[in-house]
Amino acid sequence: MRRYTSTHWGLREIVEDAGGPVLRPVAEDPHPNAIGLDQLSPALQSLRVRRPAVRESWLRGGPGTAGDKRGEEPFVEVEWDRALDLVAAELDRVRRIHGNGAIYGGSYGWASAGRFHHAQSQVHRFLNTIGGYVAHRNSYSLGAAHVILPHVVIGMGTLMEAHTDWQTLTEHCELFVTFGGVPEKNAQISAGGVLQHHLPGALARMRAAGAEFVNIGPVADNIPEVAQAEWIPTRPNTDTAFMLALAHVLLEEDLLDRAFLASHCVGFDRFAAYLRGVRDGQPKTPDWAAAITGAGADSIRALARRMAARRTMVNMAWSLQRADHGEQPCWMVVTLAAMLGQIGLPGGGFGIGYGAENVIGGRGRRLPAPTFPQGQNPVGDFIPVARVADMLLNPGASYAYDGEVRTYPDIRLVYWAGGNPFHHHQDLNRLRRAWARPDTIVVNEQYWTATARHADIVLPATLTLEREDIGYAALEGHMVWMSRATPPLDQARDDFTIFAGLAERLGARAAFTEGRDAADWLRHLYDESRQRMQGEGIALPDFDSFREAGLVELPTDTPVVLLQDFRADPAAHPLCTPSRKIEIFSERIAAMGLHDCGPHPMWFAPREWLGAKAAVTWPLHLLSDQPKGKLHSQLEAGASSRAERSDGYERLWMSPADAEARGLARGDLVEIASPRGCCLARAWPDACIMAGTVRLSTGAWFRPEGGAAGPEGGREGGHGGGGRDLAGNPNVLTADRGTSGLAQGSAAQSCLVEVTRCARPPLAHL
Ligand SMILES: Nc1nc2c(c(=O)[nH]1)N[C@H]1C(S)=C(S)[C@@H](COP(=O)(O)OP(=O)(O)OC[C@H]3O[C@@H](n4cnc5c(=O)[nH]c(N)nc54)[C@H](O)[C@@H]3O)O[C@H]1N2
Ligand SMILES: Nc1nc2c(c(=O)[nH]1)N[C@H]1C(S)=C(S)[C@@H](COP(=O)(O)OP(=O)(O)OC[C@H]3O[C@@H](n4cnc5c(=O)[nH]c(N)nc54)[C@H](O)[C@@H]3O)O[C@H]1N2
Ligand SMILES: [Mo]
Repeated sequence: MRRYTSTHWGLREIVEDAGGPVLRPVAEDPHPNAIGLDQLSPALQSLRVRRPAVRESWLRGGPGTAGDKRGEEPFVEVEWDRALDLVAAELDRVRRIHGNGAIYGGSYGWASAGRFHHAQSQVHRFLNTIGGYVAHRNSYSLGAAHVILPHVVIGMGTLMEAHTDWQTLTEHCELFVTFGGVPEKNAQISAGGVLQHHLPGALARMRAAGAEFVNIGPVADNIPEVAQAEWIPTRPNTDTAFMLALAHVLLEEDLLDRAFLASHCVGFDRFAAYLRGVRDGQPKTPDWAAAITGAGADSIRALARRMAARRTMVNMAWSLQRADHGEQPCWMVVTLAAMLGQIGLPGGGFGIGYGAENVIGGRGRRLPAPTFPQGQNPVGDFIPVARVADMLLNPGASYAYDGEVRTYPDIRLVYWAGGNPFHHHQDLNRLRRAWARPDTIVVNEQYWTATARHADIVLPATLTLEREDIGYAALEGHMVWMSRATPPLDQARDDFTIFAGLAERLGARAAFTEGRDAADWLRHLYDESRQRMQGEGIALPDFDSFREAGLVELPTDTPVVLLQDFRADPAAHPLCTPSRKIEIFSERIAAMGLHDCGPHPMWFAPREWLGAKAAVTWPLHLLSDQPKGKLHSQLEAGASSRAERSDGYERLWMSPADAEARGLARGDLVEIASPRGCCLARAWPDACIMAGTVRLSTGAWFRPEGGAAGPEGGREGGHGGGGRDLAGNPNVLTADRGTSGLAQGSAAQSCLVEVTRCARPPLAHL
C-alpha cells in the first residue's frame, strides 16, 4: 500500500527508512522538485513550537500590557488547559465589551495542503460560531486583478481555470508574448497540491511546434531555456506604457480588428483618443514609451506588427499587478488582446499568469471538492487584505475601495492561523508599530516564525505529516488520502482540536464540531463530495477503498479556449460586466471618480520607479519575487531554501554594471536600504538582470538585529523596530501602499533602494 502526503509544491510518497519516515516525489511527476523533502529533519523540527506559550508581560499583566514589547520579550510555556482558558476568556472579554467587530480574524496565508485541516477555514468557522469577525477580501497574490477584472472582462477566480490550455497553445499559438516571463520556479506550486508539473514540457512542445516567445521585463531568467525566448529588457513597472505603445502602433497602422472591437467590446473610441493624446497632448507612441521603459522604439514597433500578423497570446505575470496602479496592466493586457481581435480563438487572446502556478493552462475540470464549511459571518465587515497595518494604525479612518468609502474598524484582538504576516506584509517595521496596538494577538503556528514571535499567545499546531487529511486539487487531476507519517511533536495539536477546545469554553462546541471528531469529518466530507461527483459523472471509490488506494486520478482532458463561447455568441454567453461585453472604457469606474484609476487603461507613473525623483537617492528598483527553493516563508531553514542562499545569506541579484559601480563582487555582503528599513544579503551580479534593477526573493524569516524573542528571549538583548534585518526579508524595504483607491492591493513591486557594501558585519552570523 502506498502512502502519500500532499503539499502545495507536489505530491509526496511517504516511505519508511531505517531512521523513520522519509518523503519522496511521486513517480507520476515528470518534473518533481526537492522542496520540503527534509521536513522531518532534526534541524527543521528544532524550530517547532512545542508547547503553548504566553508572552511574559501579557501573562503577568493581561490584555494590552506592553504591546510594544511584542517581538522582543521572552515567552513562558503553559499547560494546554491554561492557554485555552486564557484565549477563550480574552475572546469573550473582547466580544462582550467591544463586540465581534473588534476581532480581526482574516488570517491570510497559505497554510498547508489538505481540505479539512486548512487553518484558515478552521479559524473562520470557529470565529463564526462565536459571533463573527472582521474578515479580509482578495489576496496578496491578485489584489488588483480581483477587483479590476470583473469590471472589465471576467472575474479572476473564473479566469484562473479558464486559461487556454497548453495543448491548445501548442497546436495554435505562433507567438507568445509575455510580460514577466513564465517562471518555472513559480509553477512548482499549485494551491492544494500538484500531481504532475507540466510547465517545462509544455513550453518545449510549443517551441518544437514552432511557437516563438518574447519576454518583456527587467529579468531574463524567468522563462525556461527550452522556450528560447527573445528578451526585451524594460524597467520595472513600465509594462503598461509598453503595451500602450503597441496599441498605438496597431491603431496608427490600422492593424486592429475593428469588427471584434465593435461586436464584443465597448468604449474603444474613447481609449483611442487617449492613445492619440487628444486631451493630454501626448500620443502614446513607441518613442514616448521608449523613454519610459528603456526599450527601443523600433523594437516596440516591430513587435506590434509581428503580433498582428500571427496567432498571438499576450500574457502578464501576476507580479505586474502587485505594484503601484497594478490595475492598469491587467486592463491593458485585455485591451491589447481585444485590439488584436484573437480573444476566444485557440492559441490567441490573453493570459494573466501563465507560469504563476502549475494550474494555469491545465486541462482539469472544476469538480465538487470536499469542503469544510466555514459558516456565516454575522459581522460582515472586511478590509482589502493588504490594508492590515493601515487598519491597526488608523481605527475609524476612511478609505476608498471599489467604489465605496469604507471605515477601518477598531481592532482589539487579532487571531492568526496558517499565515505569516511578518513575512508577507510590506514595510515590516511599520507592521511592527501597527502590531503593537491590539490588546491581544493569538497565533496558531507550527514553527517559531517572526509572526509567532510577535504574538502574545502561541498555540502549537501539527504538521500535515502528523495528521490525516484529504488532498484535493481537481484542476490538477487528483484526490489523495494524506497519511499520518509520525505522531505529533511534543504537545502540538491540530487546529481543529485547538478550536474545538476554545469553542467548548465559549459554549459553541456543538456548533463548531457538529458532534464529529476529525476522523468523522474526513469521512463525512469525502462521502459528501463523492455523492456530488456522481452528479458530474465521476465515480469515486467508497471512503475505505479510497484510504486504501491513496491516490485517485481525476480527468484532465478538457480542452479550454478562453472566452470561446463569448466570441462565438456574445448574446448567448454574455460577460459579467455592466455592458455584458469587454469594457475598454468603464462607465462604472468613471463614476467612482478616482484620481488614481481612470475610466480606461492609462499610464500612471508609480510613486517609486526609476523615473521618479526619489531615484536620485534610491537609484535601484527592487523586485521581490517568489522564492525558488520554497513556498513563501515555509520551511525557510530547509535544504532547498538554503540551496538558494550564498554562505548563509540571501542573494541580491543585480546587473554586473551596478555591481561594478559599487565595487561589489559576487558573494560580497551588502546592505540594502530604503527609506523604510535595511537588510543584509550577498551581492549576486548576473547578466540576467537589467541595469537599475535588483532582485531579492521573498520568504526569509524576518530577523531584526538584536533578535526577536522566542521561548529563549531576545538574542542580543532587545532592539526596537528599525534595526537591520539579518535574514534578508525584502519586506523591510517595501512600501505599504494600496495599488489604488479601486483595489487597494499590495504594491510590493514598487520599491526603490540603494545597495552598499556592508561595513559593519553582524555580530551573530546566521
Ligand atoms: N515583497 C513581497 N511580499 C509578498 C509577495 C511579493 O511578491 N513580494 N507575495 C505575496 C503573496 S502573493 C503571498 S500569497 C503572501 C504569502 O504569505 P503567507 O501565505 O503568509 O506565507 P507562508 O510562508 O506560506 O505562511 C504560511 C504559514 O502557515 C504556517 N502553517 C502551515 N500549515 C499550518 C497549519 O496546518 N496550521 C497552522 N496554524 N499554521 C500552519 C506555516 O508554518 C507558515 O508560517 O506573501 C506576499 N508577500
Ligand atoms: N517557488 C515558488 N512558487 C510560487 C510561490 C512561492 O512562494 N514559491 N508563490 C505562489 C504565489 S502565492 C503566487 S501569488 C505566485 C506569484 O506569481 P508572480 O507574482 O507572477 O511571481 P513573481 O515571482 O513575483 O514574479 C514573476 C516574474 O515577474 C517579474 N517582474 C516583477 N516585476 C515586474 C515588472 O514590473 N515587469 C515585468 N515585466 N516583470 C516583472 C519578476 O522578476 C519575476 O521574474 O507564485 C506562486 N508560485
Ligand atoms: Mo500569492
